[in-house]
Amino acid sequence: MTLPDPSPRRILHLDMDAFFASVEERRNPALKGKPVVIGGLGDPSKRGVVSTANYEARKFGIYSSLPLKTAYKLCPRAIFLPVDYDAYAEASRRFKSVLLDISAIMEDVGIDEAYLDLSQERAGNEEICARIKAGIYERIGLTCSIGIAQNKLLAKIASDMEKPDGLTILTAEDVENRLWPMVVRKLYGLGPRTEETLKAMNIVTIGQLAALPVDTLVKRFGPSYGRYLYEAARGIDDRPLVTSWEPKSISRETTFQLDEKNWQAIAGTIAELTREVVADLKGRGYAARNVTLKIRYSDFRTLTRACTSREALQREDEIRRLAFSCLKRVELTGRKVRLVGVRLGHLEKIAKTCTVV
Ligand code: TTP
Ligand code: MG
Repeated sequence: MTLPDPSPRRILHLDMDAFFASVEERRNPALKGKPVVIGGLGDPSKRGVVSTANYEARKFGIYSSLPLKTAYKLCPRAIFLPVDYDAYAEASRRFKSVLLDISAIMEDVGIDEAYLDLSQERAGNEEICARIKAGIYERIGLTCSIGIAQNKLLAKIASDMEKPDGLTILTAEDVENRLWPMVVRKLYGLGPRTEETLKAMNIVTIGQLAALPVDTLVKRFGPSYGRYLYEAARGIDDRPLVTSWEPKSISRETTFQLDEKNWQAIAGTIAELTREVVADLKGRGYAARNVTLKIRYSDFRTLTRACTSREALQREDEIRRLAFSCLKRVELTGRKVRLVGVRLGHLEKIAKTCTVV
């Protein structure tokens, strides 16, 4: 099978292995070989979910987003640690600086992953990967998994194929042999609802999806997503790397240890979240015109209230005032609150920030 790509690109995707847990193991080698779970306050008797678990803990069925209490039941002898975001952000900056030494065309996807465009590089795949892995190991002592292919879709799938410390190169010929046997969920942008719909059509693997005519997919999923699925199943993806990233919103939320009905405590938490979110806003050099408050009641019913200002705001007191006027529009009597969140949207860049790498 050949792909209709006139100028094949060479895209690398890198994903750190068990990232938060590996940073913790690196600074405390006594953790090595033991099951380690990172999440919330690091106390499994308290509320919170697993951010990540090391490979040792995953053997017990522990994975990201599992409640900490369930993780404890699965492995009581695991070591539970709180999330130390600052330490992981520092490690993240450092591994990305290794990538930027190789090529300036990098897309920063999240705290532990990035794409790199190697199309203009002369060195071979193995040589570049060896340089990246050695550089990251030297600077932060961690391992990562790398995928290389002709586009972002395949490179990301590839980096996940041989974790940990993997290197997988997918060529156009591999689409049939290696992509098609995989379940449809492996495709970027295909979530649980599409998976269910496809299952009802007896489509489980990417190969089965690729066998469907484009008209069938367009009729079922609409012209844009239908066509996307048709192409993705064939390993086609011409999305460019996004090298500068503008945030759409900045948010923080927190779950109370015990469901809360005291207005003072709820308002105090909203004020605290506002303080954090405004610090983040200022740090990134933005101002916001929209403030959204999120409230989840103890029965998990969730509502949002939003306020929009004519002018972009950056001052904490002004943003807090908007958050509180959202709170006034929330019914609290006789109800208990499980979670509150504050989100700043309609962002406008007002100052230049520089990233230290
Ligand atoms: P992942 O790359 O999904 O996971 P990982 O790096 O821990 O493990 P893997 O070797 O399979 O790549 O996510 C990167 C980090 O993001 C992870 O260490 C913790 C954080 N994270 C959360 O906080 N919550 C989540 O639900 C997920 C999936 C990740
Ligand atoms: Mg990872």
